Amino acid sequence: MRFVDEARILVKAGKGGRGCMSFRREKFVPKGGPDGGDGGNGGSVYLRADSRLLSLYDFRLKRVYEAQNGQPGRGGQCDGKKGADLVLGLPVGTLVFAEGVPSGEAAEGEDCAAGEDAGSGERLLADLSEPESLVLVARGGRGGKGNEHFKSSTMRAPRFAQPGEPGEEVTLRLELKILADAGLIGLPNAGKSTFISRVSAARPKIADYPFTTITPNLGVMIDEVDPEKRMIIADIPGLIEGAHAGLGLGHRFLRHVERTRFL
Ligand SMILES: Nc1nc2c(ncn2[C@@H]2O[C@H](COP(=O)(O)OP(=O)(O)OP(=O)(O)O)[C@@H](O)[C@H]2O)c(=O)[nH]1
Ligand SMILES: [Mg+2]
Repeated sequence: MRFVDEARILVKAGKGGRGCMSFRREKFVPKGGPDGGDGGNGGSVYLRADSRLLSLYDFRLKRVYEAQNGQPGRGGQCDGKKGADLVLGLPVGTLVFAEGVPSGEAAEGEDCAAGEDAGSGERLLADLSEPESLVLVARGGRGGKGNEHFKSSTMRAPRFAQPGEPGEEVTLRLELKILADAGLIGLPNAGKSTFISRVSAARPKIADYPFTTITPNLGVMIDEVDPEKRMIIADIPGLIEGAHAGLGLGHRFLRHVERTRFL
């Protein structure tokens, strides 16, 4: 059994800027013609696998992520600025599911492994198993064309411009599976949680009564010299004699440390 870290976020790509409706107005230039610029495209949202990140914790604090909108076009043939893309870093090993049907075809980027989960209406958008892999999850809306774009021999003064298109929005469910390297087992109150709190940044509840810990805790020990080197330690609830028969909290938590290299 692996530990699962999970979060649900909403990502919104930027709206395209609206195209401009404008005419050249200058002394001695009668009927100067249309000169409205195009709106800029909205920014897109990308996910990037970052090997320095270890948990999805931050995504529980902030849930909505938006890329910038494109700027509207202006007169004098000025096109609007493109909205900045948003790149979200996720821990390597994160599975990304899209909930519901994503608007448009955002899901068809190169790194996307298409998968179907008929039961829940979820779709696997990406498996960020390779460090630095980049996946497009919400495409920015196209900017609208300015009226200059619509001039022709038969329509010399187009009095309209296109609005910008909305950006794609998609709800993502992020799932990270962590396999601990070492497991801590011992009697209640033996100091297991105290140990993990000293060697890692984990801050489990510690108290001088048995069964303080009621769900497993994970701590990550990081090598100060080489942060890429790390060890994940699992702290599980204490075991007492007869746990196999249901005494104390039972022994079902042992499955969390079943596949660790050390106990
Ligand atoms: N004297 C002494 N006390 C310790 C030591 N380590 C932990 N304690 C104390 O022992 C008590 C229990 O510590 P925990 O870390 O909560 O023990 P635990 O094994 O996680 O306990 P459960 O979660 O209930 O199974 C706390 O009051 C700690 O302050 C130690 O090395 N020496
Ligand atoms: Mg404990």
